[in-house]
Amino acid sequence: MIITLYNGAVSGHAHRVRLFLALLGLPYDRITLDMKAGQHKTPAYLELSPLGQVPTLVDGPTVITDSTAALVYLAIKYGDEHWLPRDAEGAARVQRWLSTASGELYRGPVLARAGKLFGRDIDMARAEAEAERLFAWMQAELHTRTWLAGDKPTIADIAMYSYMRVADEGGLDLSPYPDILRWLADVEALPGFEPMPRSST
Ligand SMILES: N[C@@H](CCC(=O)N[C@@H](CS)C(=O)NCC(=O)O)C(=O)O
Repeated sequence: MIITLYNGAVSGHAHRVRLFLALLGLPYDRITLDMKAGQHKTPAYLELSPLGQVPTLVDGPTVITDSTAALVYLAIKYGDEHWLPRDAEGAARVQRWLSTASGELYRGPVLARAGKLFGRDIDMARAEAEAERLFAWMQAELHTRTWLAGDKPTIADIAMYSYMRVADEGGLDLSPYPDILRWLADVEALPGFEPMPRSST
């Protein structure tokens, strides 16, 4: 069964899923929607994704319309257990970061980038403060261990990577956080790694 991924060219949410598909070595069809032209709001696409968002993952009869949900699905269906531990504490550690990817990461670096790159009406001071709080916490966590949720890479690292890599596109500086920079390089060294596109590429 061939997997299809609907994605957007500079969407970090979509990149998360492409990155994981690449790390798993799974073949798939990639459909890139022209979001500036509103292709994510057409009636046909809204039937797949009621909120009109990317990414959407389609695997046979299964349709998944959220990036972190897609990571969970792919990890359980196709991945080794280290990507999503099944023990209670290990699974909770991963979920902590999936929530962060949809929460603090979104309210900080994602919105700061949307304000700078796409001219969205964002409260930049608030996004910057949220990002700094997140970066300080990540730095402290990554100072004590290699990966976000333990001693092996998990989908927590995949969910957090894409927008952290392009934090500078939101005017945010990661240079005061050496362990975050080390961790970004560790993700990039994983076999099969696929880079997050920059806005100019
Ligand atoms: N919770 C969703 C959020 C996805 C999301 O916000 N995607 C953006 C592109 S980066 C989008 O499609 N925005 C259009 C919209 O919300 O109308 C996920 O994690 O996949």
